[in-house]
Amino acid sequence: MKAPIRVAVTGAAGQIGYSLLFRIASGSMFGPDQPVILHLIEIEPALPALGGVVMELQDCAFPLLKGIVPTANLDEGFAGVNWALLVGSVPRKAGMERKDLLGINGKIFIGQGKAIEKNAAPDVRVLVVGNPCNTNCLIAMNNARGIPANRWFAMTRLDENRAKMQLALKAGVDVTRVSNLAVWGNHSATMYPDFYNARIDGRHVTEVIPDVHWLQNDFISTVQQRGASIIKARGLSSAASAANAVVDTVRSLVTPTTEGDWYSVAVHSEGDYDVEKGIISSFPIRTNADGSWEIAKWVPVGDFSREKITATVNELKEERELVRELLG
Ligand code: NAX
Repeated sequence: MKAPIRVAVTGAAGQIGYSLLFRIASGSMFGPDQPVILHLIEIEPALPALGGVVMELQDCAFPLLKGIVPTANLDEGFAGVNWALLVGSVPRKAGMERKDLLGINGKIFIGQGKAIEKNAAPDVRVLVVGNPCNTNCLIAMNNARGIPANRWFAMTRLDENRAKMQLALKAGVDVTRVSNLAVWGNHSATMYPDFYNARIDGRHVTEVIPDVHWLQNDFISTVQQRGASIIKARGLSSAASAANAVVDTVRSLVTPTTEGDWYSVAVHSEGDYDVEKGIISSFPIRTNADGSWEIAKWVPVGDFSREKITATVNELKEERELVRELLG
């Protein structure tokens, strides 16, 4: 039996937590032979609710779940963790400006970044889900400079999955036949799902779906507005699909990517594709056989894509300016 992996999840008593924890404990994230210990981090007022989640986890009698650490203490919560999934954050309330939200959540991610640097395992990797996830990730990373920049990620996989399914529905094919779907930039309504480089059965999407007007307009706006559509329909934001995207992201990061394909996750930009160095931006990413990742380097970017990427990267630069004093 392998040694257990320690996985911290913040906001563990929230909506996404409730869908995510059971997937991790069942083996969906790290595979059927990898035991896990869950570190469940919440704020004090949510600890009673978290106690209920712990009882339910126990009641599943998961063979792979070797321990549960429920806590509001960040030092305890991040002690020895190999993965930190930062889901918890404060939702935007009516009347709140983006700057206010960035400021409130920014402070949370300063504390979590410092606590991860101080307590986590030397191989820790961090995936930020709580919004605004790219900039929260930037803040945590800058407050934990002892951890290499290539271990920090922010989630855009839900956008990728949404985009793939919309293309599959339009083309009338199974979603498994859609590949190479890169989401660029920010996880926000400006993100760009790059249909020009996506493939259906290995063919360019524009060959299979010749309606470029639909691709450039309806497709992009459907994906960009999907989160809002779900809130409108459900009265709550996406949770099960978000949790599923967390599982997909981590699996993709720990599994070598199929030759020629890529997936989407936001990483620290080193200036590739003329994306401003230092921001956390989504790119087409590949995981190598040795477990390292790289930005896929051969992806052509035409005028339409360049304009879209510039817009979403500009938004990330604006967000960075709004939180500059939080970057340590
Ligand atoms: P919930 O409000 O249901 O749960 C959030 C939980 O976080 C609560 O239990 C709260 O007590 C906890 N929390 C707040 N501050 C905390 C702190 N400082 N430390 C630890 N826990 C803390 O939200 P949920 O629906 O689970 O969504 C969580 C986050 O994911 C939100 O920021 C949301 O916007 C974001 N999302 C990100 C997505 C992405 O693709 N990157 C998609 C889904 C989701 O919208």
